[in-house]
Amino acid sequence: MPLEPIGVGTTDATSSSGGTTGEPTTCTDLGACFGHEVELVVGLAPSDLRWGEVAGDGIADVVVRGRLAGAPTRVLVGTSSEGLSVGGPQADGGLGAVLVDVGGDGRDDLVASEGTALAVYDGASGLSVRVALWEVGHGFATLRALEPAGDGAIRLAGEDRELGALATIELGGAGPVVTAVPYGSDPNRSYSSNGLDVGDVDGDGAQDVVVVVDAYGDGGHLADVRVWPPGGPSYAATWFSGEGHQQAIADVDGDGREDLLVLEYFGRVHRFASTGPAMIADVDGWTAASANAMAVGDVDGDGIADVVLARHPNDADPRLDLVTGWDEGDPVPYTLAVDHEFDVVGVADVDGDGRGDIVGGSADRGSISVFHARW
Ligand SMILES: [Ca+2]
Ligand SMILES: [Ca+2]
Ligand SMILES: [Ca+2]
Ligand SMILES: [Ca+2]
Repeated sequence: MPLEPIGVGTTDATSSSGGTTGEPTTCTDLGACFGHEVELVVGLAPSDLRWGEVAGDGIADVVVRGRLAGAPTRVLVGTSSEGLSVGGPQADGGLGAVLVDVGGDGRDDLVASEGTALAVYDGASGLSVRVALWEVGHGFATLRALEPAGDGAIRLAGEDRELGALATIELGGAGPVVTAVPYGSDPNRSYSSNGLDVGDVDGDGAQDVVVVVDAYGDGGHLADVRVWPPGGPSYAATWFSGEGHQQAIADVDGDGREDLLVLEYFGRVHRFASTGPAMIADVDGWTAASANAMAVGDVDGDGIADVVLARHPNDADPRLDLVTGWDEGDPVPYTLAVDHEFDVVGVADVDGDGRGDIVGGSADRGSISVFHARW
């Protein structure tokens, strides 16, 4: 299916925030709907974008993890709307960080992996006060919050890349309890991963953890998409045997079960979905030549998650693609030309108007750009 080049050269940092009259119910014209770009220099090379509520205003705040040239990595939090201001701690941004309300005051706190310790920064202090530092013996490359179980405990899932293990972390009054499950036990292989997501892939109402597990050694590189239902043994499907990908979870076809999207760099978006009890398979996908970053979220406003891809077919032609309509059959792409390429992208309502905004991070420019939904 050919791309539809829409809105070439429409990035406009000076347009007003006023919406159009007669608002549509959906917006796929990216040039018209997302032409309002605000770029914020963050002083590091963004490698990951996450969201939470720190400022207490009900509007999503952005966590940017990334690296500084010649200096330690760090985490930055940009709070609120167009005037994104950079604050927060200088934690180890090369490791995992997650925003979750540890203190129960309605404001998210930052839990960050620092070396082999877990640190907690208090949201009510604007993340300026570190209230805990627990040695846990693991460095987590990714951290995700798990749904509360109703017992008041905060549970996280983490990826220990050095060990090649999935960890669950329970934060209680006596400190964290970490349970690590190695990805494999073949002594002739080493196991790794480069992402972890949580979602209900089988639609049973219970959150599952999904990791793409890489295994190196005899016979070359093997990889599988592996699902851990709560408390149960994992199950898996073989994935593309090449290396390098990004992953994300959302229900893009609207069937009530979360899908795992795996972006094979410069090749294809693979959609893995549950195909039966304890079964997952690569069910379909979309060819995404030159795509190097992916995010999911409802961008066009129809209530169903869409896929956003950052692509650069050539250096002079960077773009964002919105891939939508998976629920109606073949996905349909829409394109927005942008003035620079992005290494990471995300979707979150960072201005609180109820519409998902697109956020991109550029390592070269040391900046993040917010494409505010305006429709
Ligand atoms: Ca489930
Ligand atoms: Ca689905
Ligand atoms: Ca949508
Ligand atoms: Ca918004």
